[in-house]
Amino acid sequence: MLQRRLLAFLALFLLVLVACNNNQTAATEQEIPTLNNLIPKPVQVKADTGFFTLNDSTFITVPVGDTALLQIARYIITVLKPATGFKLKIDTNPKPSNSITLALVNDSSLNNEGYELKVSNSGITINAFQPAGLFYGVQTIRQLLPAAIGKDSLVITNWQMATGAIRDYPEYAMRGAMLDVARHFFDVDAVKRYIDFLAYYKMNTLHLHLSDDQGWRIEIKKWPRLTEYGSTTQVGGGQGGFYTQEQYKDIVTYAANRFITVIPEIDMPGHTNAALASYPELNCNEKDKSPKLYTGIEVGFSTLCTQNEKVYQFVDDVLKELAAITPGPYLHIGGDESHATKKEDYIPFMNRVQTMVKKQGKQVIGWDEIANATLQPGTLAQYWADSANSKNAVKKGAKIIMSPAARSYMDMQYDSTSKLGLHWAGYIEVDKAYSWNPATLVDSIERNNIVGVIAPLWSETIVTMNDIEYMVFPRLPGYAEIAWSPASGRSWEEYKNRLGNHGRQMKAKHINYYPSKLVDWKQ
Ligand code: TNX
Repeated sequence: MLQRRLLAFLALFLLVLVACNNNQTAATEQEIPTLNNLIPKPVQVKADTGFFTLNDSTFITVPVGDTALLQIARYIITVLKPATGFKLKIDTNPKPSNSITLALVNDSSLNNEGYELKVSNSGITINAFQPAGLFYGVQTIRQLLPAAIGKDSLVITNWQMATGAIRDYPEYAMRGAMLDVARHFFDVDAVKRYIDFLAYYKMNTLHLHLSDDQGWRIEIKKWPRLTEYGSTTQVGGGQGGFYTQEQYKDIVTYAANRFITVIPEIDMPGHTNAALASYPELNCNEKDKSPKLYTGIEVGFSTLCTQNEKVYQFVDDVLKELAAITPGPYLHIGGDESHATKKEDYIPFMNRVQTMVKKQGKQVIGWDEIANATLQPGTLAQYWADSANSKNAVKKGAKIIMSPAARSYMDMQYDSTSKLGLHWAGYIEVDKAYSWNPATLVDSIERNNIVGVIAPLWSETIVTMNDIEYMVFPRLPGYAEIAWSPASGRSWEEYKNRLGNHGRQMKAKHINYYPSKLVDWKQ
């Protein structure tokens, strides 16, 4: 009996030894980021000379009974745990020292997303007018800790932060990225990783391109063949895939917990081959014939039959189901590159579909071609290629989302040696991606016409998460800064140093970024 126990004890001891060896890096000295190295660059920074050290006894304090703040406190614990191993505790009593204090303050000049962060030798406070601001203050803390905080396994080090004060709020209300899950399908975990990237750079919008010629990616219960058949392939002929409504809701909730709104896009009347292949009655063809599923990368050849009442029933059903699982205010109806739709058919179609979106209590977003239609009050036009369309949209009272292909398409190649991506809108090196101002890019589209910036990643050539990372990084941090930080304080010459230092953060998170030669990367 005793022998057995001794053996069990020995086995356990050995196991612990092995585990320690595997997981723990030896104690290392880590570079402590300064307050002047943040991306996006804060509005106001006062750096100080001291240090705060985070440790296992640091408390997070929140006011009694505030569930939103409690959730942010829990989020802090989740993001700091893997690298530090700390099991930080939450308390509702203020602490004299060694705490991260979250509080809402009655300072509306911070706007709904701004925050004030103070780091002193004895602790951290984040104040905000709304919870979103506290969340962004937390992102700032993550960047102020040594880069190793981004690792997913234990690192033994001094978790020090430089002291100082930051007052910060965004320039634009909408800041985000698009992911095309139609040309190639990406599973829920990939989308969540993408969401985490956005959150880290204080972005608040995920635009999901859910349908295109090559695949239909969202379950619609009334029209089951859209996914049973229409989702079963992708560019190049792979197996494709789709999100069940439960999975989509899971994505939406994951995003919402990170203060990110999901904008679902169903592209129509063009870019609809997958739907047309699934349901013959959506086609104009006399005998209601469906085309085959499509796995190429041409655009502009498909159209819903705009003369056919069945099509409107279909669109209404789709928008209704989508609205029911989308808490955000927008439904995106595409409208781009409908070259196979006659203009006299396109306009009444887009007009009617807009009223269907309104009926669901949602605001319409369309690509810039939507300016050809009558625009409902509150409609947003997404500028991607045609400045005449976008100006027209402004004249019709719409606000603009800036997604200029030549600057913000993350599927554009960096240069002629890039293996992934396209280059129809030109090459977009990291400096070109960064060096533009949404408010001056297109004459007569001014600051007050613009709601924000969304950088799209189309996925004709993008197959894996590694591919996504290579195209998105390091351009995404720049788009986040363009949307968050005042243009007056931005320059490539200054930014490229911060981006170089940021190499450490990307490396710690195992991000497969493009190591542009224009930047001096710190490892
Ligand atoms: C244009 S941008 C498209 C997409 C393609 C993309 C490739 C837009 C509204 N339409 O269908 O995927 O170019 O860069």
